[in-house]
Amino acid sequence: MTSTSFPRDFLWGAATSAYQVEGATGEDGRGLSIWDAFAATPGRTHEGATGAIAADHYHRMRQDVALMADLGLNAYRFSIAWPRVLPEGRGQVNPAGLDFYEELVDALLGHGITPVATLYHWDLPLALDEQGGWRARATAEAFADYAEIVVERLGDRMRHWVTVNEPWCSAYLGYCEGMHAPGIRDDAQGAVDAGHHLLLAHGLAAQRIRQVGGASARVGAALNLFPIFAGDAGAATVRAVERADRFHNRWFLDPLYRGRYPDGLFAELGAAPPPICDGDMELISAPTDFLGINYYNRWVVRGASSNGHNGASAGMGAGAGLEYVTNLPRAARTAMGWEVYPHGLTLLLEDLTRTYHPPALLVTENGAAYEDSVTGAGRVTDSQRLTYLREHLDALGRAVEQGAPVTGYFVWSLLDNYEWSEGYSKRFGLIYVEYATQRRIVKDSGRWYAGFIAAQRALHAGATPADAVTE
Ligand code: IFM
Repeated sequence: MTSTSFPRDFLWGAATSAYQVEGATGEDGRGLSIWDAFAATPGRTHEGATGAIAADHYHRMRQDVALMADLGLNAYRFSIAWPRVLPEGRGQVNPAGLDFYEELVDALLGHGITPVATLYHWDLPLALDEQGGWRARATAEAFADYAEIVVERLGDRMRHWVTVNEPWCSAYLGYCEGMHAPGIRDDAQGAVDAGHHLLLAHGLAAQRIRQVGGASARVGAALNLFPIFAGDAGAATVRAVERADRFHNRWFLDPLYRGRYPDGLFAELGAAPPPICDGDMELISAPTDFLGINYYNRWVVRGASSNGHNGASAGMGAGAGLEYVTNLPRAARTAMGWEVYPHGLTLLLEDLTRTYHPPALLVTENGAAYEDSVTGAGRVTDSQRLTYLREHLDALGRAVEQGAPVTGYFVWSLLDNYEWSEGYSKRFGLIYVEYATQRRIVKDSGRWYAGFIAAQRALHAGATPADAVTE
């Protein structure tokens, strides 16, 4: 491990999001979100699971912050539930909602943990969905007002703001594939329009955050990004690689960093360009302080006309000309079915640095679901996750050595939690949650990560690596 390559003030954290951990969805004035409605619709989530209780973090917040401190985290990425702050999405503020996040931030600061708040992690107020959701431009404007309200309250004590999390998922999975709220299927135009309004929401909110939060505010969006590999050497595959890159990466990266959408994207999605007003692209591409990267896996693709039928279709509409190769020999997979490919993190960070020159990169999510269980001795011996983290941290170190300006890394997730349409069937946590009792058990991977962080600290404090053994 190239431990010395990480800067002294590097953020070592873990991440969660509001709907996935908080529970208490009907308490203290919180309004409904699109996920409350989606999860309550029969057939939408695994075993009909909802986030109504989740990891009960709303009630156990102090205990959870104490656990973070025990692990030695110096940063925590959480999300703020828009419907807790503004139950109708705009208008009347719910003071109890803001109080909760203020208490959380103060608890973190009390333990020396840097708060990193995501303003939108998929829980759109249901009232706004009823007015068009992300397909409506007004939702982006409402988001900017909400951002301003939050930063007015918390901006005197924290400075890291992630505007939107994985807008690709909100747009595409929410409006075209239908596996995420609001669960609309086959509306490619809706997905394209939603994508634009999510980007606009980012741009408008970033502007407000700077106005209200002042010069010390640090703002960026978090994207789920994938290195794309060719499954064979055919000409159709070369085109498929470019197409997959546009679809998965450049749809959001190019507007943010180049002020334009990639040529061909909308036609490939089977849609017209979104309604872009004067000034939108300038707002969207205004400089940010960091790019958040959520990295889980790579995609290997090939042209649909290549031999064989062992890939999954791209889900990009008829005749997309793109197949995902899913039968890679010797590929290790997580419980999500995602290939474990640590080198992809190095490649992605290097490529982003070279291509888009972001001033800083934050790995806002990286982690793995595995089938965890508690031993008779009360331990969770999750050796696969431990190995996953070790290998990805090695990969991160290599990118930093090559000059990628990475300033922080957040494991997804701090706690086992509600994995959206997968319900509680997938466990990503460093900390096991026994849902029947809400007992928390730090997994072996959590202990290992704590040791890794302690070793980093010791190195910077001048100790020799021998004093700082991680395992
Ligand atoms: O749980 C999600 C998270 O909400 C967004 N990024 C991917 C994670 C794992 O699927």
